[in-house]
Amino acid sequence: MKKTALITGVTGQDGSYLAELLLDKGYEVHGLKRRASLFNTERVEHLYQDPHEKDQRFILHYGDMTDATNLIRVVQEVQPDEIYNLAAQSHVAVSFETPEYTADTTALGPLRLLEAIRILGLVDKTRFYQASTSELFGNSGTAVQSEMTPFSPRSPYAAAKLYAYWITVNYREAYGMYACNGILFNHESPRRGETFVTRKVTRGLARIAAGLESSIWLGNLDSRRDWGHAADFTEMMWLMLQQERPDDYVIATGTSYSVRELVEIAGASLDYNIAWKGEGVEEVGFDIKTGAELIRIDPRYYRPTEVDSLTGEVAKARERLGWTPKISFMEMIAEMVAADLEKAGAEVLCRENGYGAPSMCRGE
Ligand code: NDP
Ligand code: GDR
Repeated sequence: MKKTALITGVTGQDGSYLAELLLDKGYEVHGLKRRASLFNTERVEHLYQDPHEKDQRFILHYGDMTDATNLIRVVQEVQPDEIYNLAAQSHVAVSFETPEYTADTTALGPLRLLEAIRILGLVDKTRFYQASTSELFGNSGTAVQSEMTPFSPRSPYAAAKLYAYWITVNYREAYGMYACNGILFNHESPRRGETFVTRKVTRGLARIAAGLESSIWLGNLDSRRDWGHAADFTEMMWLMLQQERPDDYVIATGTSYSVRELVEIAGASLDYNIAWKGEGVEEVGFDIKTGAELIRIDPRYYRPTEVDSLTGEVAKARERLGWTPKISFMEMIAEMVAADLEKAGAEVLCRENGYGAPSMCRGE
């Protein structure tokens, strides 16, 4: 029998990869999209089906994680076998600017979905995946973090995700719901939002190489992250909901890099040989060959409280889910740089031919 899934956050990076995966597996996929004044479905445009076609398998519903009545109605209409709750105000730095909205969407949003399952009597039918995060660990004081590492959130985002984590565990224990937390470490792709650091670096360097910009402004170069590929990680979300019993799993690659190393690696794939001079806010990343100053520091990008270093310990997922990431960090960064170089090239072509307006030519 065909399974039905509901993905909140389907228009985001992970939502788009997960929708592709589930459609490939024969699912009927429903997604929640927000009303926006401009099109916001670019990442799933290739999956769009004309609503007049018969046998729709990819269906979008208007909704918002802050609107409980809407969520109940959508869950009632869809009657999903699986809900993947990926929607969130997902930017850590932005959560310091919008803490209450972040709590509403990122903490109370999952509660509203869990309640929808309960109110509608779907506890025995609907399996629930919560997009938890390595940000829960904060500065844990341990070299690696596993399911056993205590949580210590360091941002409004992480504090909201902490509530979401525990309310998911609570609904599993209190009502016997099949509900899982995927504690995912950072994962990236060419579809990553432009203001997360990997994409900011690959896009910025590609635009410098294309002659569109001269430098990038960054914050803390010393923080370390365990960066995997979104396509690999979304497969784990699905696997978590296919087990005999619900559980919580860390998903990571097990290797971390600093932001500084990320810049050097992305630079190398564009033939830049980036070295560093100066200290603190005066530090500059320059190309050894040309002397061009490509990276500068803007303290606006420092966070009031930083998570210094995250590296995942994935023994449990490896053993129980057969976890093996397929795409390495180097391959992923090369893929992201190539995609951003292509977009920058398209923009150059547009500008050269008199179509200079960024909205027409950004190629995004
Ligand atoms: P994105 O920021 O790319 O996508 C977030 C999605 O949530 C978008 O579809 C966005 O809609 C939607 N959204 C935001 N606010 C609301 C709201 N109020 N109501 C409905 N939808 C909303 O995130 P990712 O794809 O990278 O991440 C997916 C999930 O996984 C998030 O919950 C994130 O916190 C979590 N996570 C991500 C990790 C990562 O490294 N990528 C690691 C660990 C956890 P719109 O397109 O309209 O903005
Ligand atoms: P993160 O990702 O906060 O780990 O959250 P992000 O890419 O924003 O930051 C990673 C690290 O890079 C440092 N940094 C900068 N970050 C940004 N965005 N912009 C900069 O200019 C910059 N310079 C340095 C940051 O300080 C940080 O240490 C992501 C999100 O996807 C979350 O939703 C998810 O839960 C976690 O990953 C796991």
